[in-house]
Amino acid sequence: MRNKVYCMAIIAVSVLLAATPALFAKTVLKVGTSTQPSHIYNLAVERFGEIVGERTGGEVEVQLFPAAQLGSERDMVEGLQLGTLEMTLTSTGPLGNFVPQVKLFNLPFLFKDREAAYRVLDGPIGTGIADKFQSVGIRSLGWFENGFRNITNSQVAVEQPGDMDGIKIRVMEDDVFILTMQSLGASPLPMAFGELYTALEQKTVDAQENPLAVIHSSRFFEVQDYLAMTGHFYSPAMLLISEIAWAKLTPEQQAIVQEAATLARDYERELSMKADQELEAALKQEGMTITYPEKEAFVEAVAAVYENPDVIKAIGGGNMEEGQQLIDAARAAAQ
Ligand code: EAX
Repeated sequence: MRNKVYCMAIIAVSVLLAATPALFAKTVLKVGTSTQPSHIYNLAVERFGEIVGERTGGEVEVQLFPAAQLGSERDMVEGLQLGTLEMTLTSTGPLGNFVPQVKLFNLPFLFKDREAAYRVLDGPIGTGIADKFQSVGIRSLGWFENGFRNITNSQVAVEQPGDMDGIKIRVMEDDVFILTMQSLGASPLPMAFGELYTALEQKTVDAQENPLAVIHSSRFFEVQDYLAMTGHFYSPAMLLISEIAWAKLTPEQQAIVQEAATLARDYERELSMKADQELEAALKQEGMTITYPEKEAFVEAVAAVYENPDVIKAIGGGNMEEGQQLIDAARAAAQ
């Protein structure tokens, strides 16, 4: 009798164990970023991971790989298409290669403040562009924030566009950024972010431009003496997931991942705003000389970018008229 009970207990345990892998099979979502661990992207991905872990009861695990460990932003987006990487939080730097309409948000001085940016990004224009990623094997989980970009350099305290004459400046790899810097008189050099610190250190370039949160977390103040608060680009970021990874999630998990992304987005936007409020003082403390150029002269200098037929056409996905409509609609909605 006792033996029989033991026997049954053993069978019951074996059946349970056999079922366990299916029950507790973990789905891992690797998320790659280009920035240093303390940067707001990574704090937001950590928050995203906590929420996903909690709400799926540990079934879905988010793993963060910062500092371009998994490659450049462009490499990571390609990885999403191939299914070799599940997720990335990236600037729009490389995204125009996948969905050309994204270039709209690379235009200089498009948004006067964050509210205008959120209105357009979270509204029909931004959502429409984000949805286009599905046709290239990628799904957007929302517009995050990199922030308003400012120029640092090792040569001169920039007060007006003329001060940029001949300055070699690293830009993200998109024509709109190149044209913008050319119109300011600078000599732009497109380069992946991961190579930037060394390029500044070795003086391959004199200058770069990024939001304060990036300048601080990447310690560019060690190799750049001057910071000009130009705010010339509002740089959005996107949290992207491979359609291959998305399809492996259950509908419940998909809903949780989307909710967590939205919460992490709001958290990250707050961190970004705080960074702008606090980091000027921190960068001054690190020895940077900060200037506050009159924006008008910069806005005028870059106006030609908005008239450039190649830019307009690219924003329209190869269609000039659609590009112009998109630009006009974004500018109207940003008012
Ligand atoms: O996405 O490439 C850049 O300058 C970006 O601002 C940075 O990698 C964060």
